[in-house]
Formats: sequence, C-alpha cells, structure tokens
Amino acid sequence: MELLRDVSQRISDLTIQGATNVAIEGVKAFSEYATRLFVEDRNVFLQELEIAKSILWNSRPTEPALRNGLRYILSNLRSHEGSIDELKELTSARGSKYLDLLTSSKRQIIEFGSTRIDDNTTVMTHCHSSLASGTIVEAFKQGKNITAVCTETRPLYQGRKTAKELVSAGVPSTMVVDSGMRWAIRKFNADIIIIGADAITSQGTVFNKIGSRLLALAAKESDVPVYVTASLLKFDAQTHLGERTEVEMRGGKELWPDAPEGLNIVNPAFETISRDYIDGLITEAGIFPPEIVYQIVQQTYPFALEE
Ligand code: RUB
Repeated sequence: MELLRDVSQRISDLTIQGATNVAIEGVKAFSEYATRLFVEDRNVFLQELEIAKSILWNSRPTEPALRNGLRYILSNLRSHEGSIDELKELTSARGSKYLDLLTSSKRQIIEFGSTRIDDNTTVMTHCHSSLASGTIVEAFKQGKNITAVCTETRPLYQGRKTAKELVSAGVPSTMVVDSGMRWAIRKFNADIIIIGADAITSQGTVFNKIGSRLLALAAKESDVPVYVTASLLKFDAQTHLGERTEVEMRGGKELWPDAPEGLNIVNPAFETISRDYIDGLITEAGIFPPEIVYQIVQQTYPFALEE
C-alpha cells in the first residue's frame, strides 16, 4: 500500500504530471499492488482492491483516463469465479491491456495530429501535454518548417517542460507569459493552436489547464483554429448521466507561499473549453468535431460507458 500511496501523492503534487502520465502511472501502481497483495480470503482481496482504487481515484479529481483504467481493471471482478491467483492474473492482464491502449492511442494521435500541422507553420500550445508537444515534435521531425510558442503556465510552470521537450527536439521555440497569450497569437502569427485535455464530456466540452479557454477565445478573435489532442480514454462517462466533471481546486500556497493572512486565493487547475471554440478533436479514432464524441466513444471503447 505504501508504493500505491506514494504514487497517489506524486500524482497529487504533480511530480507525475499530465493526464496520460497520471493514467499510466496510476494503472501501473494499481496492477502492481494487486499482484503483490498476499491475503488468503477472496473477499479481503477484493476489499483491499477497492481501498486501493479509492486512494488513486481521489488523487486528482479531473482525470477520467485514470478512473476509466481502474474501472476497466475492476469491472465484474467480483462476479468472476476463480482463486485469488486467477483474480491477480486477470487484474494484471487488464492493467497491461489498458496500458497498451494508452500507448497505442498516444502513437496514433501524434500521427494524426502531425498531419494537421502544415509546412511553414507557427504552432501555439499551453501547459504541458505529452500529446500536444509530441505532435509538434513529430511534425517537425517530418521535415516541416515549424516554430512553436508556449506559455509559462503559472503557478507551476508546466510550460517549461514543454519548452524543454521542444528545444531538445530542435524546434525553434518561444515562451510567453500566460497573460501574453493573446498578444503572442498576433505577434507571432500563430497558424494553429494545439492543446491537450484532461477530460471530455458527452457534450464535447473539453477540460484542460486553466488558461486554455482564454487561449481559445483569443484564437477565435484572430481566426486561428484550435485542435485538442486527446485520447477517448479521457471521456468522462458520468457526464452522459448528468453529472458534472469536477474542476480540481489547488492550494493557494502554489500562488503565494507567504501571502498576507486573510487573502482569499483561488487556484483552479483546469477550465472548460466549450465545443464552440474547438475546430477538432484529434483522437486515436481520427479527427472529428467534439459534437460527435459520444458516438465515437460508443464505437471505440464501449466499456467506458458501462456503469
Ligand atoms: C496538464 C494539462 C495537460 C493535460 C493533457 O495539467 O492540462 O494539457 O493533462 O496531458 P497538469 P497529456 O499539469 O495540472 O497535470 O496530453 O499528456 O495527457
């Protein structure tokens, strides 16, 4: 349990950052925990897995890709007849399968996404999305003349991670303060915005790092298309049933550790980008408008819609 709590803590404090990495590390930790769990009673085994699930489940509230993974591993496990060893094997096999889905979807998204970036293009992104930055790097590796603009992404500066990846791949890159994002679109004549996503709702609304909607609004002003690179494994199925995706609120100390007492600091990690501001979702099932995401999830990952 210690290892699992440690991973959960590293997800919460953003040592493990970005929805895809959160899902990968969370699912790995869960599978490992299950296979190393030595108990003799089947019910105790299943109870322990439920406890483990809740620890990871709550490490970051806006991360359906991790929750879908845990759901996938645990679905119908209770009704599965078999010994503890068989349950362990099943847990581990499902964990591996989900990790394969995450990795293959990532590869596919980067491939599809790179086709949307033309030669002689300035791409702008926000925060750090392994899919968005992977897509930019891939297009660059294809020999296209690309320049990138990224934001610093306060308060935790995930933009630096993006900048490091871009620069080490050789992509000519510029960083701008978050509040300069509108200015940068015009100053650098951005041709396309590519951002990642943490969650996608049944209506095609996307949740991504705070500032993403601002970027999309500014892009609209300048007629710059906005694309979201995201696996359909980030679909939040509960939204189809009327629930709302929760926006994670982080501590004020991240903004100002020694702020004056009595000051109210709000630190939302994410915000919504309405489908009205998104030109296309770039997913493992292709590029399409956010409006039809539910149907595509239904075809691609029916398990994600099971309760
Ligand atoms: C990261 C963020 C990323 C998405 C997608 O926020 O908003 O754009 O998680 O990442 P945080 P990926 O830094 O708070 O985790 O494309 O790697 O799944």
